[in-house]
Amino acid sequence: MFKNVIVRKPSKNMVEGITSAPELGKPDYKLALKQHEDYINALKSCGVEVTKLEEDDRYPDSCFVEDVAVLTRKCAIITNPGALSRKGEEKEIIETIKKFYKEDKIEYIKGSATLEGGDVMMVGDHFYVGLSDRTNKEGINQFISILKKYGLTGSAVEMKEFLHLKTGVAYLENNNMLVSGEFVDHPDFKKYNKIVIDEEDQYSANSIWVNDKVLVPKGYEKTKKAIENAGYEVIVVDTSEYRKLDGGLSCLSLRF
Ligand code: CIR
Repeated sequence: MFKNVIVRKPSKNMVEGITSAPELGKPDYKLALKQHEDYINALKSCGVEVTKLEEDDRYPDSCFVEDVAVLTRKCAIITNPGALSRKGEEKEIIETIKKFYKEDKIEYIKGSATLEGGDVMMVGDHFYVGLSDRTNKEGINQFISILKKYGLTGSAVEMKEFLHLKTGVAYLENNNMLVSGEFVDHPDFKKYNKIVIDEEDQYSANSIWVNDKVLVPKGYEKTKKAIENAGYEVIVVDTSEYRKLDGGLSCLSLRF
């Protein structure tokens, strides 16, 4: 179960955030703020305490806090973003993490190693890490060595299609996993009960489990139904403005 969630208010500069889909247009900042509030309320209804950080105008993508840290039951790992414009964002989360973890339980990805939290999927005490454009081999090696120190395990997942690992796969606990695209038949995820997301609904693979409820992006009725049929209560949240920046429900928070 998660007790806490950290989010960061989007900056007005989010309109300059990184995107692979400029054809969707720039986000509407006002609407993005409203959607962020709705997201926070949805999380609160799952029984978590939400810590909301101030906006940071220096980093257009800083509302996507998931990428700058990985928070486990045993330790916190501050990452090292692979995207140039996001380098430094990780420093701005440290003070907040210190409120939840003792200093000797806070670890760091260092040097030329890169890793973004969107590439890390927690399944109990095991962490799958996508080898993506943002997360390199060295990043994964450092990450797995840190996990080992705490009795946790990790493994690299080969991928080429998605921005981050969790752009295309989500663990819903109880052995249930949402999978799409290259992850549908991925050997690493063979043993899970797979809920397959159709190509056209791919964006909804980025749904999140929070204390036995699942937050699903608005507009994906088929995904919603499939998750309900698996026994979960679904909360629909509109993330249209974040989608324009390749961001979704998981990217917008750290859940621990
Ligand atoms: C980026 O490209 O870094 C942001 N525009 C989107 C980050 C999405 N984060 C995530 O999937 N964890």
